[in-house]
Amino acid sequence: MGEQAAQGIDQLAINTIRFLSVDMVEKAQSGHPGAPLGQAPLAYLLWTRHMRHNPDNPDWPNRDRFVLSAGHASALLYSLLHLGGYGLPMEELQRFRQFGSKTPGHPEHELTRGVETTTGPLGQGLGNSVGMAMAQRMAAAHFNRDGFPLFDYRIWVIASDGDMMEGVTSEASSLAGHHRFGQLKVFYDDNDISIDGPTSLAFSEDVGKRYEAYGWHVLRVKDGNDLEELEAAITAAEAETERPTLVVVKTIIGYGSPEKAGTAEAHGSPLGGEEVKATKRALGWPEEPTFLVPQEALAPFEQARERGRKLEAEWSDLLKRYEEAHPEQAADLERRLEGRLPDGWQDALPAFPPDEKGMATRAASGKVINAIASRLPELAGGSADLAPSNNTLIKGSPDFAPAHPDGRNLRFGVREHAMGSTMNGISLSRLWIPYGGTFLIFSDYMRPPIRLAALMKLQVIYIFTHDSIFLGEDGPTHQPISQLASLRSIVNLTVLRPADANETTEAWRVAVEHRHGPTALVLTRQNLPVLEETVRLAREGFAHGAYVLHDPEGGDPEILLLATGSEVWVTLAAAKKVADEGIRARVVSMPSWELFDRQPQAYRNAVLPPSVRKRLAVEAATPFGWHKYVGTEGEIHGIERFGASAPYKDLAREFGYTPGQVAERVRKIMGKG
Ligand SMILES: Cc1ncc(C[n+]2csc(CCOP(=O)(O)OP(=O)(O)O)c2C)c(N)n1
Repeated sequence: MGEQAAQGIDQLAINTIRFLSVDMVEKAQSGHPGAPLGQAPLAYLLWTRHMRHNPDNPDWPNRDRFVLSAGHASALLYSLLHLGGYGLPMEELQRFRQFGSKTPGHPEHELTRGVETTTGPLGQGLGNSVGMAMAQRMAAAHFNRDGFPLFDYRIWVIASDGDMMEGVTSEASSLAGHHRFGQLKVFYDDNDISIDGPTSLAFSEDVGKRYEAYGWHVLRVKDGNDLEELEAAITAAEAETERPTLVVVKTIIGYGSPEKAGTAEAHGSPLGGEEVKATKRALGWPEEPTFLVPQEALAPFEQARERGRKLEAEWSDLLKRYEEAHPEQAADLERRLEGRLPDGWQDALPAFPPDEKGMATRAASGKVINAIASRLPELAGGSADLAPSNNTLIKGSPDFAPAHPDGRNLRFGVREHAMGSTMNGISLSRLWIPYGGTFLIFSDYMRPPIRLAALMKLQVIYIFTHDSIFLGEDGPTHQPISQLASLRSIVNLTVLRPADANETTEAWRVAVEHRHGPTALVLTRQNLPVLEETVRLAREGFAHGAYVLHDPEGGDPEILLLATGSEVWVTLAAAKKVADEGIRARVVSMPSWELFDRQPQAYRNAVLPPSVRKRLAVEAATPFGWHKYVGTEGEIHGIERFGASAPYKDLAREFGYTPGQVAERVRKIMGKG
């Protein structure tokens, strides 16, 4: 093929991407045409010439990842998936943004083949991509051997102005620069336009310089329609393996639209019938039919697909030879890819004898991590600069660092948001189970990625310590009141608040076994007694989310006391106090609403008999949500104010969480106060 003809095909293919996207938005009368029009040349070159991917198998473990961080440009991605051979049929493009389609408003991982991560909340995709780079390096360190580069995939990202403005991007990019993630290649669609108008309304820094300061390799493309210039930048990005690369690409939003190019009007609404026609005319495209895919435009995609098949076949050969040369590692890899945990990993879970002095559940969690770490090589995690407080360190393992890519201790720095977002990227590899710790109060700082982990059903484990006012002297700025309720309100997130060390062991068992969704462990700073009851009952009871920890003697219970975490021993002591006065109270330890809600009705009724209407829930947090379990006649011993700075034993007294005060409340409910 002559160069001119090839160029002709490139333009044809690029315009095919453009107008499929435009027609999708127009048909749906909803969506974002501007970014696809501007980004199409870049995306085309990446997808057809550079990315090592095989559309026949989007699960190929060493495929290059593509992340459209600017998720609102989803029409672009759907066009690429359609043309690229990912099995996204034309009918789906024509059902863009409709109920039940594979082409929702923003790309959703697992719903649509080839979508690597769910994007749309700006900044998250870029954060995920840093986690993908982290997972790649960890996988390379763990599995690659001389002559066996099993994991050397790259991560290609398109990010927009909005991505660059969001704080999570700064956190994650700073982390990526620090770690020198050379496999990460980000293209910044620098079109100077966002929703409100020109970005200059609110954004004037030199993004390239910012990234240079982060330690990135920064390139600039003056004209995002100039294929040669783009090609040179992509090639240079490919050649750089020591640092992450940012390519600042100047593009024109809504390129080709006579009236709307370069304006915010092109961003998020259909161009309009007449303007679509004018745009097609301007770029030499037929007005009709819509959703036009000229046969010749498919050729570059078909060639890329052929190359991808070959690349994967070569990789499979490599894997076969690896299986012979390194059978143990190969078996470990195969197990992880199949989503299986190591046999017998649970045998390492520790049991704790009853102990009145006890230990903080955060300390118990640290012991569990260290007990299971050697049996569970895929476990890797850290904390947002609170490792000694969150007890997240795996003893004996180095810190993950450029010189120690095998380190399982991840130092996220004081970057909760990026920690959440990168953990999602790590989890997407399916090779690692990431965990990350911070104080429960700062779960607010990472709520967006928690929600996305839940939406994507990713296994991520959060270690939230200092879980109540009983963290003490740090005071109300650090004392969570509403965070438990707010985490419980996130669909698909399993929240576990263990009552003591043995329940903490069980919490970890649940968290590790829960492969399709995130789990939050909510743990204390202060010591809690190790209860004799949990020694006997937690193993069986905990996984049900709620279980009877104590039943009264001398007849059926007349009141149900529901408690979680640090309030369980207090409630138990209160129940024992009032027993002497003839009040028959059942104590239910309720570490997880979500697990309990999944139990059959018969189990739920057995634990919370509907006939017992006198109920009291005891939790040092907002009462919000507890009515579901205590009913309209029940009461909640909660906190409806911010906390206070004081030693925790004083706070227990001031806020009414001593056994005597809880007993008093029980007496009142029973009319014996
Ligand atoms: C966290 C978050 N905040 C707000 C939005 C809504 N939103 C979607 S796109 C966008 C900005 C658009 O500007 P840009 O990123 O430059 O995209 P372009 O206009 O180039 O398509 C905003 C604010 C979002 N998707 N995510």
